[in-house]
Amino acid sequence: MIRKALWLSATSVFLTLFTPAGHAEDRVVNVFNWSDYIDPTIVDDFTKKTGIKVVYDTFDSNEILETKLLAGGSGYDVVVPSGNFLARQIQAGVFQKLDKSKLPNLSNMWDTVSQRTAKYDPGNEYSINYMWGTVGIGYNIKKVKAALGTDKIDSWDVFFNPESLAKLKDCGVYVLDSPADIIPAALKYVGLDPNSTSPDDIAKAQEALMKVRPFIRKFHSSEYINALANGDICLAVGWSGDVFQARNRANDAKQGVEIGYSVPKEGAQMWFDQMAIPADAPHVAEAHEFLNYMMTPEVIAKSSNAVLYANGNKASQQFVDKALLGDPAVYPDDATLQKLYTVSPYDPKTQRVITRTWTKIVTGQ
Ligand code: N2P
Repeated sequence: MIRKALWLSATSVFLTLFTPAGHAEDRVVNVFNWSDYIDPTIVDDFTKKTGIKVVYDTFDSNEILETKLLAGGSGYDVVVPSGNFLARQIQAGVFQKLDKSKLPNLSNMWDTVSQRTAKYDPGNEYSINYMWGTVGIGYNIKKVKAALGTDKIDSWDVFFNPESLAKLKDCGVYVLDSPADIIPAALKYVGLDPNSTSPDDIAKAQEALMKVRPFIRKFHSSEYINALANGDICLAVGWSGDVFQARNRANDAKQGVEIGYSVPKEGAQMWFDQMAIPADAPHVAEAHEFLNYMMTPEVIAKSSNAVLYANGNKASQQFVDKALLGDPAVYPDDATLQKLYTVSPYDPKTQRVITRTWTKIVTGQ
């Protein structure tokens, strides 16, 4: 024992003496966020300003994030689950309460959004809104026109009506690999409550999805951006800003691909992605500095301008591009808001039904 202690202290002396100056002091924050969800210069600017190094990893599924969080010891300091997942993760003890004294920029946040996110995180004690958006239909305007004779999609019928989707099969259809986004859309389409936990209702959603399953090329939650932009597919059920990013990439590529986005008239899901600090985060002080930085109006506006999602920061709006702020598909007006619904977290029993159902849909069996 004593020998070991001596050895250890000798090692620390060695490390103290021979580590390059300042290295042992390096401050780090490990961030785990969605893919295609930040202007990368923001991360560099944060490091320049604070000296805190950012290790930035990405995911494209709440389930992937949740698995890591529930296992514990993820090493992440800041993570960004959607509200419905955050709510049950808070219950599971996965997060620590924010130290609001370290977050003066909270005063920039937008009541309209905070009130909605409080549904998932009462009092917003554990989380801060990063971005929010909708689940809708992204499409290649010319290819849809050629296949269906219309260049304006305004209804889920284009996707859920098998006769319609069959016509789009060859030009390519992608769907989010995200049961909590797609099953509520199917429930809504068949006239049921998108929040229903009834196994019979979920079976009806499954039935609706199985009817169009033969015409879906792929379930994936991030590849559709480039697939739409390149003209490899003609329709994707996806997230608003991702489709707008596809539109911009297509415009930049100048190959004649034009992309549209529809918030269907039957209704679409509105979701909120929330920044939070895991209970076992190794760098809690740095995490708070990062969160506070992200609430700087110019910073979060820069992110919205790059990823084309609305954010929950009121003070940022003067720095958000006018076209984005004025686009009702991004910052919904009252008429659009009327069409949007939110979803609640699944309880464990319903989650099992959802997971089983989703496997059947994706595998087509
Ligand atoms: C980022 C998509 C995040 C939206 N590419 C899903 N919550």
